[in-house]
Amino acid sequence: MGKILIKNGRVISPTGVHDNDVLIDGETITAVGSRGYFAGVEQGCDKVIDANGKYVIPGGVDVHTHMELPFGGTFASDTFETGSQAAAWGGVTTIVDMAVQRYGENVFDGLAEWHRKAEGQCAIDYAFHQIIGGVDDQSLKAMKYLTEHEGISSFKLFMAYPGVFYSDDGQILRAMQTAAECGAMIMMHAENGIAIDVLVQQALARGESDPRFHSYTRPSPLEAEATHRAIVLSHVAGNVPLYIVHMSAGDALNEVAAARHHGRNVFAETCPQYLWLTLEETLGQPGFEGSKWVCSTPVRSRDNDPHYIGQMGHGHQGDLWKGLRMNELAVVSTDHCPFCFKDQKELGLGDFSKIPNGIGGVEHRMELIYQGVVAGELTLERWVETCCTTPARMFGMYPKKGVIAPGSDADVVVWDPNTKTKIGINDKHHMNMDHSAWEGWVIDGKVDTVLSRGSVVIENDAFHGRKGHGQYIKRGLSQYLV
Ligand code: DUC
Ligand code: ZN
Ligand code: ZN
Repeated sequence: MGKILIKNGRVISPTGVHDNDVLIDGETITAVGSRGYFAGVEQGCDKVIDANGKYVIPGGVDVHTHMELPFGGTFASDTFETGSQAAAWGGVTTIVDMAVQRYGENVFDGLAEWHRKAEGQCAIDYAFHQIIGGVDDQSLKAMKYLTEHEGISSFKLFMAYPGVFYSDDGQILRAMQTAAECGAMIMMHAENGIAIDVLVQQALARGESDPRFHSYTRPSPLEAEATHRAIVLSHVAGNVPLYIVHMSAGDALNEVAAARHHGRNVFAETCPQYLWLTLEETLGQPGFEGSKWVCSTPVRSRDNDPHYIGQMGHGHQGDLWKGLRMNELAVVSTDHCPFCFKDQKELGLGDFSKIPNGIGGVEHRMELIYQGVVAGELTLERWVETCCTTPARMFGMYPKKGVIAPGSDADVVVWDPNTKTKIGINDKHHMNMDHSAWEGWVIDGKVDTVLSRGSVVIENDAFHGRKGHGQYIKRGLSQYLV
């Protein structure tokens, strides 16, 4: 900490790329000036970072993680300590994790447990959404309290996982009405879980037990139908802000695009796995290998999805990249939910429906979406907008987070576009899991230096952060509404 000058870099914001220098004092950015503007104060600085030839971007904001999520008889394998460190290695300086209320539990107990897990553990700042797994009078009251007093202004509901997290349409409507009253956002896991469960039982009865059947039994029309239904319910509830999480399918995206065309407060995120991975290359691998990529919504087929022919012939992935360009998808998150292959994914040997759902990715989102810039899918500005700025605005953390501007937290990443990153368990890999969904990928660019509130967390390929540096952020209401 102290006074830091970042000079000679190219600062990227959603509105442009500028040759600017950045001055930091303590935990805060104090000034941004054209190149050389701070030469007079350089001597008095405690640290000078020469970012010549590099990009200077706001710290990444990953608004969808699941540290230690209880799922399928086990727990996501990253703690807040290991997961927040891995995030920092990936240029992320803020995570928003999903606190859990399961059916039958009290919301406040669930939230208290999440604070216990996270407090004093994080290397970077963190906030919470609240999963509401049981909509009733008590949890509805809690939603209001959390929004008004606890800095939790977004609530995730599930149209899937009957008997675990599932809410029926009536419960969803009631939760949406409550959110509309207090200005909160509803985040929706949009898959028709009732129909999916029938398809799963039918597949298992036919002896179809391999991991790839996880995707076949969750066809994209069931994501699109649930997305449509959530949009209709949010309309009936008074245009309550609705944010569809982990969107994987072009037909679901069409529903969001249509609602947005009508000026509705409907938003969506996608994740790197849906933009880059296909069923054929992942879940479809022989034997049980494919379990590494079991997540919900599922990784989808490249070109032979029997239910879907992509617009322009590009399949789901082409649609999702286009959606990111068009702001039909406003955010890229990870849905980071890691499980080890050994003993965790293996719980589903012989029955794909028992494989814990989730992919670990908090470390690689900034890298993988930058790869979209290199591939010509997105601009540099849009990379920063979808991974840093809009997530902060969407969930009430702007301009503290998500932007390089005077007064903002000094969460800054220096990004080296001139080198490559090799991802893999014996290469770049800091998440607490025994495999990588991106094993062997060599991609352009590299996280060079990471500052969290003015403290160096990553530099010279080493972790310099500290457990407990990360602070809990009380969020405000969404700043992204139409
Ligand atoms: N999807 C996952 O893949 N894991 C955790 C929960 C979810 O919705
Ligand atoms: Zn989900
Ligand atoms: Zn999730």
